[in-house]
Amino acid sequence: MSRILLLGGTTEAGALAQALAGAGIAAVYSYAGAVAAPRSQPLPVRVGGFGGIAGLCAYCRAEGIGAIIDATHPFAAQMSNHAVAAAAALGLPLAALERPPWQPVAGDRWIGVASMAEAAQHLVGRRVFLGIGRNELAAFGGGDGAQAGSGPRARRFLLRLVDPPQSPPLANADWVVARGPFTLAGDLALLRAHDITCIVSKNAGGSGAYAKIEAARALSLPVVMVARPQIAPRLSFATVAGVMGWLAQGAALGAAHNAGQLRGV
Ligand code: 3Y8
Ligand code: NAP
Repeated sequence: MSRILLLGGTTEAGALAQALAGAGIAAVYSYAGAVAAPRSQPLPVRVGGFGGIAGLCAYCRAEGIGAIIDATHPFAAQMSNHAVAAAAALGLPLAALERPPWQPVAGDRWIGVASMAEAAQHLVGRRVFLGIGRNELAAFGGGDGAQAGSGPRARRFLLRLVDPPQSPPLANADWVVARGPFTLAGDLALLRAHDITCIVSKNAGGSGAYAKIEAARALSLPVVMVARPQIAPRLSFATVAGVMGWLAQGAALGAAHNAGQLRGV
């Protein structure tokens, strides 16, 4: 009996796991192993990388995977691109559960940039909240953009990390250890307590990381918004219902989808 491989790590992946378990569909939920204690799921869970595209193909063959659903974060581009390549190599149906990007609304002061490196060149003021986790801090570690260095004129950063760091992850930085989803009240208090003048955010979409965007709007703070990386073309749905409907049509039809003969919604 074939199983679904659900590439997870997001709020939406958790909702899809609930739907799959509720429908009695055999599936395995996959985490990268990026944090010490990932949230439990109502499906069997595997943790850790596969070992590149070849490792992912070998895993799918060994585990009798009949379809892949990519519900990873929109910035998990390498995993998503590996899933596209493995599905093509194995002729497996693949669909993504992808939340729409956030769009600015009245009162938002967004500065749109294409990368973290570009974000570092558009910081505003001396106290910057980097709401981007710990893995992309290099861009802020030095050079003019970050205005690193010591002294009263040096820019100061506030980080938010899922796990306590082993060593300071960035010069001139304070940090809080917290796991989302976050709240407007909590993020308003955080930004006020640290006299934040500017926020850097990935355009993650979804609800779990949006509180800081709403808080910035309420405080009329600029948000340096980093656009999503490019991902290879694949069938994509914006809702759990869309993915469940695709599965109900059967994996064979899913393969037709992947061949571009049918479009998801
Ligand atoms: C390991 C698994 C759920 C999923 C919850 C969502 C919401 C809360 C908001 C800020 C932004 C950030 C970060 C964030 C959010 C959700 C979601 C989301 C952003 C967990 C989780 C894993 C990760 C990995 C982690 C990254 C980091 C990014 C923190 C679980 C909690 C900044 C993304 O220390 C590390 O190595 C952390 C790495 C990738 C980005 C980075 O580069 O640091 N997420 N986050 C997944 C795995 O092992 O496969 O424990 O639930 C999941 C969630 N984090 O079911 O409730 O759906 O997006 N995660 C960003 O958006 O910029 C925080 O602070 O305002
Ligand atoms: P990434 O850069 O796209 O992937 C790097 C490598 O990590 C992949 O090649 C793969 O290793 C492994 N990997 C990633 N996601 C995996 C998964 N779900 N299951 C098994 N292996 C996985 O990924 P990332 O941006 O570091 O994200 C890691 C995890 O955190 C993902 O589950 C993602 O959904 C979650 N997350 C990321 C962000 C973010 O901001 N990037 C935000 C929230 C949650 P191999 O090559 O060895 O197979």
